[in-house]
Amino acid sequence: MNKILSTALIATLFAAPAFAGGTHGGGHHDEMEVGKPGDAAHADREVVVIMKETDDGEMLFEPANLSFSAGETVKFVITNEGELEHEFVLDTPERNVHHKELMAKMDMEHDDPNSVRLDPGATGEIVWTFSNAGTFEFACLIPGHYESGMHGPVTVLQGDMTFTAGMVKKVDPKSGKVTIKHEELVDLDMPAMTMVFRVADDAMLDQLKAGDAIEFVAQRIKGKLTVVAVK
Ligand SMILES: [Cu+2]
Repeated sequence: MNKILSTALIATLFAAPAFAGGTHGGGHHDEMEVGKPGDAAHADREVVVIMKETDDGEMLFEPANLSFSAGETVKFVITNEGELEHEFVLDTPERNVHHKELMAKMDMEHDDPNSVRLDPGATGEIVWTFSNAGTFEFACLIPGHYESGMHGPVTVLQGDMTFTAGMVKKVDPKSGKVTIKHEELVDLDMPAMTMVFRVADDAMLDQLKAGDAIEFVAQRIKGKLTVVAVK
């Protein structure tokens, strides 16, 4: 499974498609690396996303990171609770960077199935099927917003992942590690015990605190036990 995921990650890094071949320019390439528009009637789950600004000038998404299984269809219900216009775009980090640079040069408004732009107070929806495993990104590409904090990782795992129950014992943001007392980790062939894990993204640590009862997925990434998903 690790091998499959790594291959998918490498594919993500090297297969960044030419921008012109994407969903802009009037083409009908609905299938993107990050997936394709999904059918609301067959959504596997609904995820609520909030966009807002903070008093100290940050702009952010809640939650700060997302994880799904490959093949999952997700209905995103996105609300702009801020005082500025914001957008929610799903794509590869590489394409988001490129797109962001274009938006800095000209005023573009997206009307692609992988994005929604919302006025303050507005709520919108995207139904999306994550076809491929890999690391993707959700972001607001309005000039300055990405830099102010409006982006987060979307981790898409191979479909056979199993969530395991655990209790957070300690969170160490400095070393990027979390200690979890957990039930048997079936995928890793490991009995119930208390162990220290890395996290796939440091932002995951912000959502964990000692005493939390969680369900999580851990994988061996580059030989290190890493938490790749939490719910
Ligand atoms: Cu924004």
